[in-house]
Amino acid sequence: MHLQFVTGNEGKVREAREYFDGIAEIEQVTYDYAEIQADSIEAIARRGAAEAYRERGGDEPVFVEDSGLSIDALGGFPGPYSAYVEDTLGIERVWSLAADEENRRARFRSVIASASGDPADPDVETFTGSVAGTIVAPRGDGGFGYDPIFAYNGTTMAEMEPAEKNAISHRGRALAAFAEWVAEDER
Ligand code: ITT
Repeated sequence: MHLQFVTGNEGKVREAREYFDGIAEIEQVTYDYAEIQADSIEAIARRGAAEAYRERGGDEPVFVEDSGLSIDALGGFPGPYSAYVEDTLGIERVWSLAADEENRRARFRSVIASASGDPADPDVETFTGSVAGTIVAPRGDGGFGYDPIFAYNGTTMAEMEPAEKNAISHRGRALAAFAEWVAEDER
């Protein structure tokens, strides 16, 4: 089986390949779909998948993944703006914002949106996953993005092996739901 993953983020692709190892081949497609400004990553992913599918001609299904980190004490910041905040402030500055707070709880969310069918009016399915953890001072050099400042049971995601991260992460959970749907569809 062959799946097209529309993303510019190599870290996401590595994790999807690790997850689908032996199940499906993941091809990275770097079409830069417009990310609408919205409060929900689900809305961003749905629109992105439909647009990317149309632009690619609608021959083969495509999927996108939108994710973000929400820090409880900061009203859910950076949430849908996680990529922008990573690029502008950087994760050290995000850590220092959280360091001032007593409550350091945070959550990663992931939404996968898969588009297929009629390109003029695509069928879009979404699959979600989330993981709760704590914001800590940066540790570890694996993973990507906010992984060094996000700890799960005392270990940062940057200190985990890829398979270990996939077993508990927001993206791993969304990929699991997506893989189950793909397998059902194949039958
Ligand atoms: P695409 O939109 O091209 O897929 P992107 O990196 O812009 O790639 P998003 O818009 O979904 O992706 O933004 C996600 C942000 O959340 C970005 O800053 C990531 O580094 C961060 N992020 C997502 N999943 C993460 C994970 O598993 N570990 C650490 N940071 C993560």
